[in-house]
Amino acid sequence: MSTLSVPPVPTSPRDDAIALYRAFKGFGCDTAAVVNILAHRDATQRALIQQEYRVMYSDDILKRLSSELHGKLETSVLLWMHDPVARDAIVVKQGLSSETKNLQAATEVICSRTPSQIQCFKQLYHSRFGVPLEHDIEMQASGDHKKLLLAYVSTPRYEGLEFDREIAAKDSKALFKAGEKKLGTDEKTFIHIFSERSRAQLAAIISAYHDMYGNSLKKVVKGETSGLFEYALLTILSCSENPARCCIRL
Ligand SMILES: [Ca+2]
Repeated sequence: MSTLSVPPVPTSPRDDAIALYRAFKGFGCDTAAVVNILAHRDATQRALIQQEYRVMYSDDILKRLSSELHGKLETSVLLWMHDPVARDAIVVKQGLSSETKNLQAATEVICSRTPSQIQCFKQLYHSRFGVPLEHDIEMQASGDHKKLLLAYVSTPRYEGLEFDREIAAKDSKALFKAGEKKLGTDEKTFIHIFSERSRAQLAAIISAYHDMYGNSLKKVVKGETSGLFEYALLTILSCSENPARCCIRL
């Protein structure tokens, strides 16, 4: 991106819309011009350009961008143009589509969002792509990873800071029995606790587990599970320990 030049004078959304229209015109597309404009505008400016473009040319600039640009460039430009909720929906949809399948990316978004953020992008997902999120998870994911994602996107969780020490101790005991103490692993217990408990409650479980069994829950998850299921559980754990980091979106 070091080759991008900063525009010498502040521009208006109207000028930008006109410049973009010109870049699209004719055979092919002046990709450098498009990137130069959109990379140097913030979310609000881009939203205004989108609006201006619709008014001036009766056309949706997002549709135009996706027909003019291709591959990774198309994806990045479209991601720039969207608000965080739409970006979540797009990233998850791409991750759960056969052609662009990236279950890790989809898992990362799903498991690092709060229940209300999940509600928002779930609604948008359904209305934009015409299919419920759960359907795509059902089709693309498998095994315990699938069960966890399905539970995680449909279970309401408390978003406040209060937690219950007694329940945390009980859950730690259940996780110990299901993991370290057991030959093999009872994944169901992990799915149940990780999808039902709030972030604050999970943070309390992490500390209760350490106090009771002298081991970190993260190590237990790493030892007992693997693959995408492990990745999902670890993402949920790290967002409970460090919720501020998980609030930051793309
Ligand atoms: Ca075990």
